[in-house]
Amino acid sequence: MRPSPSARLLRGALTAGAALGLSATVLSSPARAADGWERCPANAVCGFSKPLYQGDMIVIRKPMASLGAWDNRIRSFIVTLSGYADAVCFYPEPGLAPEGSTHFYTVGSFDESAYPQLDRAVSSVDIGPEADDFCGNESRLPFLYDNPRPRPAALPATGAFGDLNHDGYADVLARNLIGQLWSSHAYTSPGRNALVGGGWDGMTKLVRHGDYDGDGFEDVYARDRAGVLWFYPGNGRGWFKPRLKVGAGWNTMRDLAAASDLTGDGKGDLLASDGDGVLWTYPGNGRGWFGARKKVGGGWKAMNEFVGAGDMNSDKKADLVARDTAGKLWLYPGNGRGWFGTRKLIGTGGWNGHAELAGLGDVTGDGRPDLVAHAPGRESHQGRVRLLVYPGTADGHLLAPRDLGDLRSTSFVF
Ligand SMILES: [Ca+2]
Ligand SMILES: [Ca+2]
Ligand SMILES: [Ca+2]
Ligand SMILES: [Ca+2]
Repeated sequence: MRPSPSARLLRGALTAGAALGLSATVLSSPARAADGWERCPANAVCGFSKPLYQGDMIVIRKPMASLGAWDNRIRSFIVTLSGYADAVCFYPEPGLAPEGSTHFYTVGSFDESAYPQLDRAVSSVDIGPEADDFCGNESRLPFLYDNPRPRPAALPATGAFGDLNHDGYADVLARNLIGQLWSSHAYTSPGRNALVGGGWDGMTKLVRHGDYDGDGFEDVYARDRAGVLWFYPGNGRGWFKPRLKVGAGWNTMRDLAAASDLTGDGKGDLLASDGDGVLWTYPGNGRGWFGARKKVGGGWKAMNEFVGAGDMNSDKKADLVARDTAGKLWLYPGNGRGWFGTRKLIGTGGWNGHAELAGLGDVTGDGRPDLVAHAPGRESHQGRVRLLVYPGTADGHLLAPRDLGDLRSTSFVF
């Protein structure tokens, strides 16, 4: 058992008193009424600008990837979180980069602790259950331990997607709990796990499927909480050029799927299902935004996941994979005119066990698009869950999955 917070607090208070006694003659002003650890409110981590809980105070209530004006300023701290969430992990680097991070439960003054290397050297802070479980490892990164296979050269557009850094291998994008977006590439790629940036937790939908503005590089669409849809043009190196506003009002859509060219003009399109279960095709104009939408049909409320998975049945027309609320997986073959032919059952059940499904194109190197699933049902190690790839067959079916990598259960993959 670790010492109770009260025992730790008492020890901290006694040490503080002793230190103040020794240095009383050099204090330039009387101690303020509110100083010491008592200032810290409940259910927080408080950092102080001086040892022994003195000086200015920062109140931290959620993981912070950067500390702003408090960067490299924390000299002591107290934790008033309760229950399982009572841990804090301090990082000497911003972005919760794991190197040198150290784990604490209740209280400490770095200048006199076993961790003087953190004294005025803390640049990001993780709190809560994940800090307890994952402090100091690379747990916030997606990790591909089975390399995607190189794709055949010159795949058609319906197959050549999911490759952000333009190296011929499928890539994974993952957003973690603190809003960081990571890209994960093949072993041979420079910057295998690269931080794209922070602030992506402001987005309520993230979708991608190849190139939408004609420069040959994969792009991303993101919808923010206000319902604005943004276009993030890829730079072909794994991250993005300045974003462009597509339009407002997209909050009426339950789900979005970028799905390549559905209408037959060679330009990538977007599918959107609204709150009434109507599915719409938004024809891409080849510059990143869309022309007048076309109604595909109603009755799509029974579907809780849409994936623009590419041409799954090898007829050179982009298709749609959808999962229904019963956990069945369906292939909707595109007809090249913006809607779909008779659907085919490709997964008989249990697909609701996967938090997310994603189309990254051909992962297995046979030129056929595959399906990637983030699978909380399948624990990996250290509480991480597996990322699986279901290889696609020529006639639109899926083979048994194999492990592609793993990541935190709280991460979103696309
Ligand atoms: Ca790639
Ligand atoms: Ca592009
Ligand atoms: Ca097809
Ligand atoms: Ca494949």
